[in-house]
Amino acid sequence: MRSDANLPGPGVPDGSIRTTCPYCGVGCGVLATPDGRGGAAIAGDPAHPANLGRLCSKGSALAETLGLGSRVLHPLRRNDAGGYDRVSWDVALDEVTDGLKTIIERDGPDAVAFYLSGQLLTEDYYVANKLMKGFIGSAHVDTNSRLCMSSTVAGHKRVLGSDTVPGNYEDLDSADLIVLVGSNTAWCHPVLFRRMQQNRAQRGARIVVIDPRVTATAEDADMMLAIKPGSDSVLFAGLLVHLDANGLTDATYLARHVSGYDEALANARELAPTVASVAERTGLTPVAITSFYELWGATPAVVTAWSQGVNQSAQGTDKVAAILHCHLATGRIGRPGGGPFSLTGQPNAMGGREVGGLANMLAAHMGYSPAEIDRLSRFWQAPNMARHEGLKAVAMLDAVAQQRIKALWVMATNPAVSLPRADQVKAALGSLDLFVVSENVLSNDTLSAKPHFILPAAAWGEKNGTVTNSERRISRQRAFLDLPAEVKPDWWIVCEVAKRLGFVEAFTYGGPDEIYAEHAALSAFENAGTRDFDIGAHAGLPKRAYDALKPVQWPAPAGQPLGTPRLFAQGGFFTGDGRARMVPLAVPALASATSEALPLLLNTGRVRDHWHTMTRTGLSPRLSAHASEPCVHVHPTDAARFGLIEGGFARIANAFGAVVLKVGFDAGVPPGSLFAPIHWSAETASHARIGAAVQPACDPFSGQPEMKATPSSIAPVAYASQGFVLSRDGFALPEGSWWSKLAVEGSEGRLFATDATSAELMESIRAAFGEDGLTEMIDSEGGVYRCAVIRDGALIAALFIAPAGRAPLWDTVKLAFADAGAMPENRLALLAGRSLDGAADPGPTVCACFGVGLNAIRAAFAGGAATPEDIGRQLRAGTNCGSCLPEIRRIGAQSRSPVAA
Ligand SMILES: Nc1nc2c(c(=O)[nH]1)N[C@H]1C(S)=C(S)[C@@H](COP(=O)(O)OP(=O)(O)OC[C@H]3O[C@@H](n4cnc5c(=O)[nH]c(N)nc54)[C@H](O)[C@@H]3O)O[C@H]1N2
Ligand SMILES: Nc1nc2c(c(=O)[nH]1)N[C@H]1C(S)=C(S)[C@@H](COP(=O)(O)OP(=O)(O)OC[C@H]3O[C@@H](n4cnc5c(=O)[nH]c(N)nc54)[C@H](O)[C@@H]3O)O[C@H]1N2
Ligand code: SF4
Ligand SMILES: [Mo]
Repeated sequence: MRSDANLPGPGVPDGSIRTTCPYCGVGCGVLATPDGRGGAAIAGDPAHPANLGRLCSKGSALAETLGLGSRVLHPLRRNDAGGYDRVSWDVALDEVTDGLKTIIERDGPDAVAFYLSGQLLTEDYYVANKLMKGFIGSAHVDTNSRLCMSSTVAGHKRVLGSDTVPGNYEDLDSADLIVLVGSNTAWCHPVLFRRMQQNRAQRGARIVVIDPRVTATAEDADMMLAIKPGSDSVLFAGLLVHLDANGLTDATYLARHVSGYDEALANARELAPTVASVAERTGLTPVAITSFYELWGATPAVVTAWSQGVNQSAQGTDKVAAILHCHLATGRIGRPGGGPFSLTGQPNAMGGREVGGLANMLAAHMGYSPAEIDRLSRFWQAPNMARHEGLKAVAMLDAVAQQRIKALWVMATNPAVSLPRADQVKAALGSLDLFVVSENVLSNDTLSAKPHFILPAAAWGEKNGTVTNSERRISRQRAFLDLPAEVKPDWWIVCEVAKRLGFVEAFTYGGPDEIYAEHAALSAFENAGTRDFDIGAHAGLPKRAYDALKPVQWPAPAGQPLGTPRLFAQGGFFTGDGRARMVPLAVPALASATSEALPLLLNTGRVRDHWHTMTRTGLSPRLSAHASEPCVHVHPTDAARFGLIEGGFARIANAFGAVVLKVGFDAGVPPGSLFAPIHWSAETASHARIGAAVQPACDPFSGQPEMKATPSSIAPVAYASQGFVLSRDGFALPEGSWWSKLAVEGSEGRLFATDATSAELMESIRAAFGEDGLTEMIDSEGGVYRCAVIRDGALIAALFIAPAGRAPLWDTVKLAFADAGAMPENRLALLAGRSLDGAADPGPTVCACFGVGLNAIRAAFAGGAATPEDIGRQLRAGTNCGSCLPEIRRIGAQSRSPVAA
């Protein structure tokens, strides 16, 4: 099955395959060396321009996610009892096709929809979009990129005329100033953050972070602007006013390449007439604002990069426009070291945009003008072109709930977790006449809405195709493992249904190479420089060349196979007249305001070592050790105000739903707001699916929901006791308990809190494991119960419980599971929570790569280490991917402060 030629080169181990990391939009090159047993050794590809050999903690742990234990391996059909039967591919494909046909004939093409993902490969995405928009004739194709990049797409198109990222990663190496707006780069684009930090260390570049909350990124920055949520467009409108007032604009660039400047400036003067007014709107001090403006104004080589703090806003498109305006006004665009830079989230968010995966786009960056529809229909020979924009994600799910959409096919996304108002979404999915999911895993929250068909799709390592990263660089993802069992690539599944719908000729491809060659030909079709996305150099690319394709930045028109590093320094916008268009911005406002009943703004985002809904990173003990529980971060003054205890629990609620999370105090979270992670689902925790409590209000241009500011309430939740359970075979806690699950070496772990008594827990332990090999330690008066089940010298299960507020630590017990050889002669030592070989308790993991815990790092600082470099030399912590360096620096600072000493 493995069809790709390996590409030997410097630093490439024998037998290794060059591929690309399946996580974030940095798009790091990976060298995978299969071990012949279904696994592989993973290393960074030194020849890939995105990472030059580096990987972050998530990339480095990819080998831990390759197992087949959680995978769906056969087509499954729901039966009348609500269970699933294995069926052949022929049966599954025939019945999916018949279901679609019946609904299309009865209710018309607009009753069917696809919901896709930036984690599909370009080739998968291309055929799905072609089938729906060209052959079925519905425009209802949308993607999780709606929740991710759509405000940037809309902002780019409004102002630049096309969805083009002008610069590239080298600019991050050569910029003198890097402004990160709404981006926790240190955790979410770690390899780029390392490049920025290297620039800072070697060239003295300065880094400014604009984020309401003090993130790991902010801790390593030169300036932190803790902006009021939602007010970024005012800050940048004020910058435009400052640039103009101080003669810092580039009059020549404006005159030649930009229209609308006067109107945009007048509008900026209304929104942000004075620094004082900006201060009032943004909550920043006039001094901080002025020094930021002066720094930006005085530094020609400035990159302003942004991510979800900008995109996921009710005025995300305006925020993007406000940033673009400042770069256009100074001509700082497409120049080495300078430009506006959208950091894309998913590995192929860009590829999805290229093929028209968004409901308001057609393929190859075309829109729905009659000429474009006509062009596409001629190129595809498409019988049923969609003629108007389709429904965007949130509206699409509304239409499902209202049964206007009756058939939905979800591929490579987990909407029952990640869409706002997730409870309603899950209920809506359950009401479909035909619900199909193409998945890698056998179980997730979307699958628990019971699709009629679950189609087993190829996963990373098995998939073959291309992805495009944040800097427009197209890279190959290459398979290095055989397809297991009956698993098939997503493109194949779509094409088989398309053929059964009668579109045999248009969907017969020999492989992803032929799809890519067609996609490239389309990008060049009647283009002649009118559309940004042109990879005509790859039109009709033969398979050998496709397999050998080196990373290249589009546009790469015919005759220019080396691609284009930057655009727009000399204008040349794709607007017809070649000019960018500045636009007036609306007065910023959050989608909803707080109130007495909902006094706090719920902000949501990512942790360092998990990816989205954890279907992959959740399998890795290393990655699960860093943020091991779903916590709500709350400022200590709000904690006092609402009676919350650190390490206790809190219920966060609003009209949409509620969650219960562990409470963590965090002085970096501004008073009046909460921060909660997006990663936990009903699979991994009892009450922590945060999407349930996220509002569905959207930006008017992009349709992207405001996922970072939902008015909410918080109240303490008390449980009688807290504990953990580790067991090789899983263990169900009594009904009503709070729990969160995580991968632990050699076991599955659950941290829990419960009102069940220790006697009840003892009962369940006995029921689950029997009394054979059970050792117990009971202090009924103190409410403490600890037990371990040891059989044939192996630890099978351990459960520790103590009264609330005295949660037992589990690090040493985890070690006992990890080391199957070192078995517990000393059961009492284990039950006492003492480590078996006398080594110190490592504490929570800080460095995931080398498994170095907090206690070891503290001890090293106490023992004389002064810098993160010293820690690296002594403990290796921080010397591989560097994702933990901000944390190590903070631990060092704490251990030096007199309070900690
Ligand atoms: N570790 C990890 N990395 C990832 C991912 C992952 O799941 N885990 N996912 C990938 C994906 S798909 C994406 S989209 C990216 C997301 O990458 P980021 O956007 O960097 O991550 P988030 O944590 O979602 O949000 C970024 C920040 O926006 C801030 N913010 C909230 N409201 C505002 C506001 O009004 N203004 C400003 N200026 N800031 C605000 C939040 O406080 C938060 O710190 O990460 C990618 N990388
Ligand atoms: N509250 C809140 N919600 C958010 C966000 C936020 O910041 N706050 N961020 C939003 C953003 S930016 C994003 S990108 C989304 C992400 O949200 P989702 O896309 O829902 O999250 P994932 O866990 O990545 O889901 C991917 C699913 O596809 C499967 N899968 C992976 N690869 C493949 C493949 O090749 N083929 C197939 N068929 N299946 C595959 C995985 O097993 C998994 O179940 O969440 C959004 N939701
Ligand atoms: S930064 Fe990390 S997650 Fe992102 S592509 Fe690189 S290795 Fe993968
Ligand atoms: Mo994303």
